[in-house]
Amino acid sequence: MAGKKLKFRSIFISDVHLGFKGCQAEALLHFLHSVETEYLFLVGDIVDFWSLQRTPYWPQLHTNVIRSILGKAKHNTQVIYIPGNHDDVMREYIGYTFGNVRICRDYIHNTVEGKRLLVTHGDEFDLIVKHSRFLASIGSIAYGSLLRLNHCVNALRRLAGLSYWSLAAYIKGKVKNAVDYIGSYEAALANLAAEEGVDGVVCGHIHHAGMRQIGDTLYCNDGDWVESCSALVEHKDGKLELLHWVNEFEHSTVAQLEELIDLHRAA
Ligand SMILES: [Mn+2]
Repeated sequence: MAGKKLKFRSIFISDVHLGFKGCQAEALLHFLHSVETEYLFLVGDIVDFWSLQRTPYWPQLHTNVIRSILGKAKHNTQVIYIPGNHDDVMREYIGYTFGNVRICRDYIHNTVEGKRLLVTHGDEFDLIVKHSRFLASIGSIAYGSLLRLNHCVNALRRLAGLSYWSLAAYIKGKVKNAVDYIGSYEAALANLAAEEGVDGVVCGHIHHAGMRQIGDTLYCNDGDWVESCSALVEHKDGKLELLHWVNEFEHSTVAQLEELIDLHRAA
């Protein structure tokens, strides 16, 4: 997108899962082309090496996402890459900088308002992943089937003129265990931030975007680009906001987007 762009101080995205069929690379590219930012945080699971090991899959759009990120890194964006569990091979390179992309275990970001935010993927707090990689990979195969079903449901919804709807997100919201799980994950991350003496935490991993105060800690989860197409942004004045790119944003012009963001901020 040439010309006018949405300008932010920081953007946090995670759980992109490049190399996995469920990755919504087109929406992400549209987002990346629509924004300018001083800091871009890649908060883990950017490339899905687990899925690539099972099924080689790499369309051109996935290369384009990487090109777009490297293009920003080459110009005026500081790109910080915090590997997650699906791209844990990149954890071997913590401390290195490749093509202006810094690889860090985690990171403390200071917002313009002076808030200190701990940025981390968050998989250490997922007990299933921590204790059994085997169980977790069975889980991700089942998750793959659910996402394929989700694509069929949404193809039908498009034919019927309905907007995008996430089946996986719906099921997660309905299943009590999942709700309990999300709640305890959020509490664990907020606890970590409190222990570290920072004001908040930014994480991903559970594919469930959210921003809320837990005790004295601000919990932010930037969501994912498999189901919800969401990003956490820090505006130039330091205000934090969760953006959901699918539905209202995807096919809008930048002027319309600015209006929508103003509306969100007013609400
Ligand atoms: Mn993860």
